[in-house]
Amino acid sequence: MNKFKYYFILLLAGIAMVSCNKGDDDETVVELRDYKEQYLKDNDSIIKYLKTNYIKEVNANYDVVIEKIPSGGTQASIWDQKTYPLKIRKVYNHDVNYEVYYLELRKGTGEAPTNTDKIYASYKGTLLDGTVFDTSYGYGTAFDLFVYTQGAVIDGWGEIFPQFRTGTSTTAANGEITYDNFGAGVMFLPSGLGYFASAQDKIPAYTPIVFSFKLFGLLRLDHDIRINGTTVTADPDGIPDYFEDVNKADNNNGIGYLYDLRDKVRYPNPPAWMVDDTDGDGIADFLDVDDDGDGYTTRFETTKPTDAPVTGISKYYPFDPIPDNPSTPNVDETETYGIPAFGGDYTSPGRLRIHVDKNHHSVK
Ligand SMILES: [Ca+2]
Ligand SMILES: [Ca+2]
Ligand SMILES: [Ca+2]
Ligand SMILES: [Ca+2]
Repeated sequence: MNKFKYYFILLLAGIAMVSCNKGDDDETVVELRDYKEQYLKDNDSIIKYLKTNYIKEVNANYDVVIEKIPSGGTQASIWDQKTYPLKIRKVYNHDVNYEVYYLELRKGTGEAPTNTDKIYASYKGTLLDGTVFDTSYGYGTAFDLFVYTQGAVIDGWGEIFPQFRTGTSTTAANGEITYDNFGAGVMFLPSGLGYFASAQDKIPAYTPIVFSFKLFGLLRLDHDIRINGTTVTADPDGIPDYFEDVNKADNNNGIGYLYDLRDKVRYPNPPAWMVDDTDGDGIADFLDVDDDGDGYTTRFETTKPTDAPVTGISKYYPFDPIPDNPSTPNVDETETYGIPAFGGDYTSPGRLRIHVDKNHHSVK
């Protein structure tokens, strides 16, 4: 009991300090708890929430209203209802094996982002008691999912958004864009995949959070880096991240996900499905300027030979064909050839990839 009291006083002192500091910074760290222990608590709270709340409404625009089942109410809980699939994604982070619940209101008909792409999405965030802590009021905003990017979103977003797809869009004469058929869902995140110890404006430390969201659009990114001693510089190789997701066929959990496993704090003992590393040097393909470790960079391997029978605007083979631009009638931008296959005829767009084929390491 004494121990508990002491702990409580410490916590109070911490909170007092936090209050004084408000305004100095967005984030304040109270006290570091164990990720695994916190996850067990959060998971209990989330499951209780799913069993005591129900989906009151999903309107035509895929706005969702979730409310607590009133006492004596007969509404089917989120857990029990069958209208929308309640799914689980397995996530490994900070040495915790998470099972993250999310509702699929609509999958979407377009493309799925990877957890390293940029997305255009709307969202509403609530606590388990229903308090809204933030919302974009249905409007889209751009977000970087890659957790190491300055200003990136929380880890949970990068884990759940790739399970959804963008939709279609039409642009009116006045420039207004209308989105339809987009992916829409709700994710129920344990604090370890949210803000954990960092209390936010309306989110106390160690609080599970709920986001409803719509995925309107995405931007493919290309993240390769050059490592020189302790200096790391961006050096994109022209192959977007989603084409460097090489474990596609092996395990469903790894499709659409790329991880920087040099980060031993987040990923001390990563399972095999998280690895996308052709040459096994510890640097994932999407970060590796020489994926196959043959000593020739992908940039070199995809450079067009000067005598190649190609036209176009780029010094490098495009991953997919580039069409002629009708607004420039005097220039032929057409690049029909993708990155050539080893021994290939340069006419198969983009498929076999010399950058992961260590037997092919020179431009012919
Ligand atoms: Ca790349
Ligand atoms: Ca992967
Ligand atoms: Ca590598
Ligand atoms: Ca290479």
